[in-house]
Amino acid sequence: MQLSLDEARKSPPKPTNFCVGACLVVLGPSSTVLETGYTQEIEGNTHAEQCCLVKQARRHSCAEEQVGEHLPDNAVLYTTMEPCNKRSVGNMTCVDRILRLRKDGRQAIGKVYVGVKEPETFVGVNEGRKRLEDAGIEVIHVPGLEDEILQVATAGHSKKESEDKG
Ligand code: HJL
Ligand code: ZN
Repeated sequence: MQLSLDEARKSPPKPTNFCVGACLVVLGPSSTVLETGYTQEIEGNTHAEQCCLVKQARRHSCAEEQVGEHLPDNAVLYTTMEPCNKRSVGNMTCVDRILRLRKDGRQAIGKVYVGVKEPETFVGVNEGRKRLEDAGIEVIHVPGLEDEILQVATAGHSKKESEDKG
């Protein structure tokens, strides 16, 4: 999660989204970071989780939706903020991007570790966690970095908004 937060700090602050960081990790005796991503790392209106998956797809020369087939069995996603379940028109949500990744008939990403739930600033209550859990994906809150994560996430918001920690 610390590495995801370091990624989030690279995101250009904007008033209209959150600066988020994410990592794709293989859990094991010696865990490996497969990919990192942050909000707007890839040109356009891109999210941190999306950037992780698109970068991983580029590495495997496959489409983003095929990334699951290339992931090892114990691949998990760390993200400073709960994956989004509502986006501006024309953008697929990160929940849908995660849900469509399959490997051997199962969800390719089995666990999502989140630093904070999404503040209600833009979309009200985010049902992302519930949708992931309903599909059998474990969503685990990693405590301890909430204040820093929210500070980084809302760096581009007006003072009033950044004080609203949702
Ligand atoms: C997560 C991100 C990111 C958000 N959430 N988990 N990762 N930017 O990289 C969620 C927020 C949306 C706004 C605007 N942010 O980004 O709800 O324009 O950024 O689709 O609702 O939506 P767009
Ligand atoms: Zn998203």
